[in-house]
Amino acid sequence: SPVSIIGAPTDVGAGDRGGRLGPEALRIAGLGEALQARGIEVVDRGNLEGPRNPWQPPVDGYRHLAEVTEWNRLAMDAVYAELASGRMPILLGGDHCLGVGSVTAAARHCRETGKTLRLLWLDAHADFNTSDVTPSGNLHGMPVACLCGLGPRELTHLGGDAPAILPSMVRQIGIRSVDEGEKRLVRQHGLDVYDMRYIDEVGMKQVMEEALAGMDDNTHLHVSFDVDFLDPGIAPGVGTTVPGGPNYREAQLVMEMISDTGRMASLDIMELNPLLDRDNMTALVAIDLVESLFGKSTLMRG
Ligand code: DIR
Ligand code: MN
Ligand code: MN
Ligand code: MN
Repeated sequence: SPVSIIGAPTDVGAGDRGGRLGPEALRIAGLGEALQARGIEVVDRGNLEGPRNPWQPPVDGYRHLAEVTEWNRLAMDAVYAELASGRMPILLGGDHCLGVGSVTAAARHCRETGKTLRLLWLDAHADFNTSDVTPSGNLHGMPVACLCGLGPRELTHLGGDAPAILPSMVRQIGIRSVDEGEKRLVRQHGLDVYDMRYIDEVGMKQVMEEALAGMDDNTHLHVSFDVDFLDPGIAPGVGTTVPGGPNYREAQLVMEMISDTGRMASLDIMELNPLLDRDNMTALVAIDLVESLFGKSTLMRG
């Protein structure tokens, strides 16, 4: 289906500033052109305009909750509008707090169209913190918890009812940094986590076969791609690098196997921080991967 690019230039949910420049860096790296070259109809909706980053310490366990809520409301409305008109939204962060709005929109679209949601969370982190256990207060470490109904009411109920999704819809890939209190929550809520140890043991092919199993023609696959999923050696341009992530080939295989399902219906590209990058290399790697996500392969045409 036709694609709509939406920029969400904010870092209100992150622990460092610069993520607000992510959408421009991805555009400069050639995201729109790469999709067009694949024969995909692309419209760039430009950037959402939300509150500035006040750069304040956390209050009651959350930093910038009001600003994060407003940005997520904007993101939710924009993503929902594209889905409702039959288009595939690509939301460019910005930090990963925006996953709340994006996935809430996908969940609403699924409810209204009778689709089944599957959420693939590509990340070094589980993003399952709450105000009680967060080491930072940064809301980019909490979106999956918020979506599952744990967190501030403003975010858990962003779409009206809570929870927006069930833990059983989630598959997390590439995880290698989970905070102490967060570990208990992840286990308690039964998230399906494919961590780096498991990827090392069975290989990325089997991991993706398991993570994508059980989908059918009625599945809406939402891919939320936190760029820190990737090994910092190939993707240094993120605020919270964690060593030991998927390498270039493993990441390509992830994207190719997602593409093969033909079920991806919405996508986030999150956490790119051009101020921490070198020569936009992380953005360029992200575009390479997006090309695979949209079907580019070595031998097959099209
Ligand atoms: C950490 C970092 N777990 C936190 N989270 C990040 O502050 O909650 N998520 N960077 O992507
Ligand atoms: Mn649809
Ligand atoms: Mn994340
Ligand atoms: Mn992350």
